[in-house]
Amino acid sequence: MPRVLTDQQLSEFRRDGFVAPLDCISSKEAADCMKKIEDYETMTGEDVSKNIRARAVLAFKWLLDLARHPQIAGALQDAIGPNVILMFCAVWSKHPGGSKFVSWHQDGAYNPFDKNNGATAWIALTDSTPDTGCVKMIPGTHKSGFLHHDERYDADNLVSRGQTVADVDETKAIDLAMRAGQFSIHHEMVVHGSGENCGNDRRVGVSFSCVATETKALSGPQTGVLIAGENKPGHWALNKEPAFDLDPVGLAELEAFKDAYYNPDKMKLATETNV
Ligand SMILES: O=C(O)CCC(=O)C(=O)O
Repeated sequence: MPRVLTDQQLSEFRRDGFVAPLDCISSKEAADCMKKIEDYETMTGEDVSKNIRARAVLAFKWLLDLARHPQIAGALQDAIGPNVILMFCAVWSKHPGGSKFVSWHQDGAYNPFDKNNGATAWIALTDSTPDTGCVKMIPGTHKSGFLHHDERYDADNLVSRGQTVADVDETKAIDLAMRAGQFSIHHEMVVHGSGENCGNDRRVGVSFSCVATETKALSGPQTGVLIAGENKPGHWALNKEPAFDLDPVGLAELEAFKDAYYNPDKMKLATETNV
Protein backbone atom coordinates (compact mmCIF):
# COMPACT_ATOMS: atom_id res chain seq x y z
CA MET A 1 0.00 0.00 0.00
CA PRO A 2 1.49 3.40 -0.96
CA ARG A 3 2.38 5.68 1.96
CA VAL A 4 0.66 9.07 2.36
CA LEU A 5 2.64 10.37 5.34
CA THR A 6 6.35 11.03 4.81
CA ASP A 7 8.83 9.66 7.35
CA GLN A 8 9.02 13.14 8.86
CA GLN A 9 5.23 13.49 9.16
CA LEU A 10 5.01 10.06 10.75
CA SER A 11 7.72 10.97 13.28
CA GLU A 12 5.85 14.22 14.06
CA PHE A 13 2.66 12.23 14.62
CA ARG A 14 4.47 9.83 16.94
CA ARG A 15 6.26 12.63 18.82
CA ASP A 16 3.44 15.22 19.09
CA GLY A 17 0.29 13.10 18.69
CA PHE A 18 -0.84 14.96 15.57
CA VAL A 19 0.25 16.04 12.12
CA ALA A 20 -1.17 18.86 9.94
CA PRO A 21 -1.89 20.26 7.45
CA LEU A 22 -2.21 17.43 4.91
CA ASP A 23 -3.66 17.93 1.42
CA CYS A 24 -6.80 16.05 0.39
CA ILE A 25 -9.41 17.77 -1.79
CA SER A 26 -9.45 21.21 -3.43
CA SER A 27 -11.17 24.24 -1.86
CA LYS A 28 -13.76 23.97 -4.65
CA GLU A 29 -14.51 20.33 -3.76
CA ALA A 30 -14.76 21.31 -0.09
CA ALA A 31 -17.26 24.03 -1.06
CA ASP A 32 -19.29 21.36 -2.91
CA CYS A 33 -19.38 19.31 0.33
CA MET A 34 -20.54 22.40 2.24
CA LYS A 35 -23.32 22.90 -0.31
CA LYS A 36 -24.58 19.36 0.43
CA ILE A 37 -24.59 20.17 4.16
CA GLU A 38 -26.40 23.46 3.59
CA ASP A 39 -28.97 21.80 1.31
CA TYR A 40 -29.69 19.27 4.08
CA GLU A 41 -30.05 22.12 6.60
CA THR A 42 -32.41 24.03 4.30
CA MET A 43 -34.50 20.89 3.78
CA THR A 44 -34.76 20.01 7.49
CA GLY A 45 -34.56 23.49 8.99
CA GLU A 46 -31.95 22.39 11.51
CA ASP A 47 -28.17 22.41 11.96
CA VAL A 48 -26.59 19.31 10.44
CA SER A 49 -25.07 18.27 13.75
CA LYS A 50 -28.45 18.14 15.55
CA ASN A 51 -29.36 14.66 14.32
CA ILE A 52 -26.53 13.58 12.01
CA ARG A 53 -24.09 12.79 14.79
CA ALA A 54 -21.81 10.13 16.19
CA ARG A 55 -21.47 8.09 12.97
CA ALA A 56 -22.44 10.60 10.28
CA VAL A 57 -21.00 8.46 7.44
CA LEU A 58 -24.13 6.30 7.83
CA ALA A 59 -26.31 9.24 6.77
CA PHE A 60 -24.40 10.62 3.81
CA LYS A 61 -22.85 8.46 1.11
CA TRP A 62 -20.63 11.38 0.06
CA LEU A 63 -19.20 11.51 3.57
CA LEU A 64 -18.43 7.78 3.52
CA ASP A 65 -16.66 8.25 0.17
CA LEU A 66 -14.66 11.12 1.72
CA ALA A 67 -13.59 8.91 4.64
CA ARG A 68 -12.30 6.42 2.06
CA HIS A 69 -10.48 9.08 0.02
CA PRO A 70 -6.99 7.62 -0.64
CA GLN A 71 -5.32 10.54 1.19
CA ILE A 72 -7.44 10.17 4.34
CA ALA A 73 -7.65 6.37 4.39
CA GLY A 74 -3.95 6.12 3.51
CA ALA A 75 -2.83 8.54 6.24
CA LEU A 76 -4.95 6.62 8.77
CA GLN A 77 -3.31 3.38 7.63
CA ASP A 78 0.14 4.94 8.07
CA ALA A 79 -0.83 6.07 11.59
CA ILE A 80 -2.60 2.98 12.91
CA GLY A 81 -1.97 0.07 10.54
CA PRO A 82 -3.44 -1.40 7.35
CA ASN A 83 -6.88 -2.44 8.67
CA VAL A 84 -8.91 0.62 9.64
CA ILE A 85 -12.42 0.68 11.09
CA LEU A 86 -14.39 3.86 11.80
CA MET A 87 -16.34 4.07 15.05
CA PHE A 88 -17.17 7.78 15.25
CA CYS A 89 -17.80 10.55 12.72
CA ALA A 90 -19.12 14.04 13.45
CA VAL A 91 -19.67 17.30 11.63
CA TRP A 92 -18.29 20.11 13.83
CA SER A 93 -20.02 23.36 12.98
CA LYS A 94 -19.44 26.80 14.50
CA HIS A 95 -21.23 29.85 13.20
CA PRO A 96 -19.51 33.25 13.31
CA GLY A 97 -20.23 35.22 16.44
CA GLY A 98 -21.58 32.14 18.20
CA SER A 99 -20.40 30.83 21.54
CA LYS A 100 -19.83 27.18 20.58
CA PHE A 101 -16.54 25.66 21.69
CA VAL A 102 -14.94 22.28 22.30
CA SER A 103 -13.50 21.68 25.77
CA TRP A 104 -10.04 20.15 26.21
CA HIS A 105 -10.43 16.38 25.97
CA GLN A 106 -8.91 13.09 24.93
CA ASP A 107 -11.12 11.18 22.45
CA GLY A 108 -9.85 7.93 23.95
CA ALA A 109 -11.33 8.71 27.38
CA TYR A 110 -14.60 7.30 26.01
CA ASN A 111 -13.05 4.37 24.17
CA PRO A 112 -13.06 1.31 26.44
CA PHE A 113 -10.70 -0.67 24.22
CA ASP A 114 -7.91 -3.15 24.93
CA LYS A 115 -5.48 -0.63 23.42
CA ASN A 116 -5.83 3.10 22.86
CA ASN A 117 -3.79 3.83 19.76
CA GLY A 118 -6.51 4.85 17.32
CA ALA A 119 -6.50 8.10 15.35
CA THR A 120 -8.86 10.71 13.95
CA ALA A 121 -8.68 12.40 10.57
CA TRP A 122 -10.29 15.88 10.75
CA ILE A 123 -11.00 17.54 7.41
CA ALA A 124 -11.72 21.25 7.08
CA LEU A 125 -14.72 21.97 4.82
CA THR A 126 -14.25 25.72 5.30
CA ASP A 127 -11.04 27.59 6.05
CA SER A 128 -10.18 26.88 9.68
CA THR A 129 -8.09 29.57 11.38
CA PRO A 130 -7.36 30.81 14.90
CA ASP A 131 -10.03 33.49 14.31
CA THR A 132 -12.76 31.01 13.32
CA GLY A 133 -11.88 28.63 16.19
CA CYS A 134 -9.61 26.02 14.59
CA VAL A 135 -8.73 22.84 16.48
CA LYS A 136 -5.86 23.23 18.99
CA MET A 137 -3.58 20.47 20.24
CA ILE A 138 -1.32 20.08 23.27
CA PRO A 139 1.74 18.31 21.83
CA GLY A 140 2.96 15.14 23.47
CA THR A 141 -0.08 14.61 25.70
CA HIS A 142 -0.94 11.35 23.89
CA LYS A 143 1.80 9.86 26.06
CA SER A 144 0.16 10.95 29.36
CA GLY A 145 -2.23 8.01 29.76
CA PHE A 146 -5.86 8.64 30.70
CA LEU A 147 -6.28 12.11 32.20
CA HIS A 148 -9.13 12.94 34.56
CA HIS A 149 -12.16 14.44 32.77
CA ASP A 150 -14.87 16.44 34.56
CA GLU A 151 -18.27 16.23 32.90
CA ARG A 152 -19.26 19.90 32.55
CA TYR A 153 -22.49 19.84 30.56
CA ASP A 154 -22.85 23.09 28.64
CA ALA A 155 -25.20 23.77 25.72
CA ASP A 156 -22.37 25.60 23.94
CA ASN A 157 -19.87 22.77 24.32
CA LEU A 158 -19.87 20.60 21.21
CA VAL A 159 -18.64 17.49 23.05
CA SER A 160 -21.70 15.60 24.17
CA ARG A 161 -20.97 15.15 27.88
CA GLY A 162 -18.94 18.33 28.29
CA GLN A 163 -15.97 16.13 29.17
CA THR A 164 -13.09 18.41 30.12
CA VAL A 165 -9.50 17.92 31.17
CA ALA A 166 -9.09 20.64 33.80
CA ASP A 167 -5.35 20.71 34.15
CA VAL A 168 -4.10 21.88 30.74
CA ASP A 169 -1.10 24.11 30.07
CA GLU A 170 -2.75 26.24 27.38
CA THR A 171 0.50 28.10 26.68
CA LYS A 172 1.64 24.92 24.90
CA ALA A 173 -1.38 24.79 22.55
CA ILE A 174 -0.72 24.63 18.81
CA ASP A 175 -3.35 25.97 16.37
CA LEU A 176 -4.09 23.63 13.45
CA ALA A 177 -4.88 26.24 10.79
CA MET A 178 -6.04 24.63 7.54
CA ARG A 179 -7.54 25.75 4.27
CA ALA A 180 -10.80 24.17 3.19
CA GLY A 181 -9.99 20.69 1.86
CA GLN A 182 -6.94 20.03 4.06
CA PHE A 183 -6.94 17.61 6.98
CA SER A 184 -5.07 16.64 10.12
CA ILE A 185 -4.50 13.32 11.87
CA HIS A 186 -4.55 13.16 15.67
CA HIS A 187 -3.92 10.35 18.14
CA GLU A 188 -6.94 9.32 20.23
CA MET A 189 -5.10 10.17 23.47
CA VAL A 190 -3.81 13.67 22.58
CA VAL A 191 -5.49 16.53 24.48
CA HIS A 192 -7.27 18.91 22.09
CA GLY A 193 -10.16 21.36 21.88
CA SER A 194 -11.17 24.57 20.15
CA GLY A 195 -12.41 28.05 21.01
CA GLU A 196 -15.28 30.22 19.86
CA ASN A 197 -15.63 31.40 16.28
CA CYS A 198 -14.67 35.09 16.39
CA GLY A 199 -14.29 35.34 12.60
CA ASN A 200 -16.72 36.30 9.86
CA ASP A 201 -17.33 32.88 8.30
CA ARG A 202 -18.76 29.58 9.42
CA ARG A 203 -16.15 27.01 10.52
CA VAL A 204 -17.03 23.41 9.61
CA GLY A 205 -14.92 20.27 9.84
CA VAL A 206 -15.64 16.56 9.81
CA SER A 207 -13.88 14.02 12.03
CA PHE A 208 -13.36 10.37 11.13
CA SER A 209 -12.29 8.50 14.29
CA CYS A 210 -10.83 5.09 13.62
CA VAL A 211 -9.03 2.18 15.23
CA ALA A 212 -7.18 -0.83 13.87
CA THR A 213 -9.61 -3.73 13.40
CA GLU A 214 -7.30 -5.75 15.68
CA THR A 215 -8.43 -3.50 18.59
CA LYS A 216 -11.04 -5.07 20.85
CA ALA A 217 -13.87 -3.11 22.52
CA LEU A 218 -14.28 -4.13 26.17
CA SER A 219 -17.78 -2.62 26.45
CA GLY A 220 -20.23 -0.62 24.37
CA PRO A 221 -21.11 -1.07 20.70
CA GLN A 222 -18.71 -3.29 18.75
CA THR A 223 -19.80 -2.13 15.34
CA GLY A 224 -18.12 0.06 12.77
CA VAL A 225 -17.55 0.91 9.13
CA LEU A 226 -14.51 -0.51 7.36
CA ILE A 227 -12.46 2.31 5.82
CA ALA A 228 -9.39 0.42 4.57
CA GLY A 229 -7.93 -3.08 4.57
CA GLU A 230 -9.73 -6.09 5.99
CA ASN A 231 -11.98 -6.65 8.98
CA LYS A 232 -9.82 -9.20 10.74
CA PRO A 233 -9.68 -11.04 13.09
CA GLY A 234 -13.45 -10.34 13.35
CA HIS A 235 -13.86 -8.33 16.57
CA TRP A 236 -16.19 -5.83 14.85
CA ALA A 237 -19.61 -6.24 13.20
CA LEU A 238 -19.86 -4.05 10.12
CA ASN A 239 -22.72 -1.57 9.74
CA LYS A 240 -24.98 -1.76 6.71
CA GLU A 241 -23.84 1.14 4.51
CA PRO A 242 -25.94 3.81 2.77
CA ALA A 243 -26.13 3.40 -1.02
CA PHE A 244 -27.15 7.07 -1.37
CA ASP A 245 -27.51 10.15 0.86
CA LEU A 246 -30.17 9.72 3.56
CA ASP A 247 -30.68 6.05 2.59
CA PRO A 248 -33.13 4.62 5.20
CA VAL A 249 -30.80 1.61 5.57
CA GLY A 250 -27.96 3.84 6.80
CA LEU A 251 -30.26 6.07 8.86
CA ALA A 252 -31.61 3.05 10.79
CA GLU A 253 -28.04 1.96 11.56
CA LEU A 254 -27.23 5.51 12.65
CA GLU A 255 -30.19 5.68 15.04
CA ALA A 256 -29.24 2.34 16.63
CA PHE A 257 -25.67 3.50 17.15
CA LYS A 258 -26.71 6.89 18.59
CA ASP A 259 -29.00 5.13 21.06
CA ALA A 260 -26.03 3.15 22.40
CA TYR A 261 -23.47 5.96 22.16
CA TYR A 262 -25.47 8.60 24.01
CA ASN A 263 -26.75 6.23 26.68
CA PRO A 264 -24.42 6.55 29.69
CA ASP A 265 -25.45 3.07 30.89
CA LYS A 266 -24.26 1.58 27.63
CA MET A 267 -21.20 3.79 27.11
CA LYS A 268 -18.70 3.86 29.95
CA LEU A 269 -15.58 5.94 30.37
CA ALA A 270 -12.54 3.89 29.42
CA THR A 271 -11.32 4.38 32.97
CA GLU A 272 -14.53 2.80 34.33
CA THR A 273 -13.78 -0.50 32.57
CA ASN A 274 -10.94 -2.92 33.01
CA VAL A 275 -8.40 -1.05 30.90
O1 LIG B 1 -13.92 20.53 15.56
C1 LIG B 1 -13.49 20.81 16.68
O2 LIG B 1 -13.35 21.96 17.05
C2 LIG B 1 -13.06 19.70 17.63
C3 LIG B 1 -12.93 18.36 16.96
C4 LIG B 1 -12.62 17.25 17.89
O3 LIG B 1 -12.64 17.39 19.09
C5 LIG B 1 -12.31 15.95 17.33
O4 LIG B 1 -12.33 15.78 16.11
O5 LIG B 1 -11.99 15.02 18.10
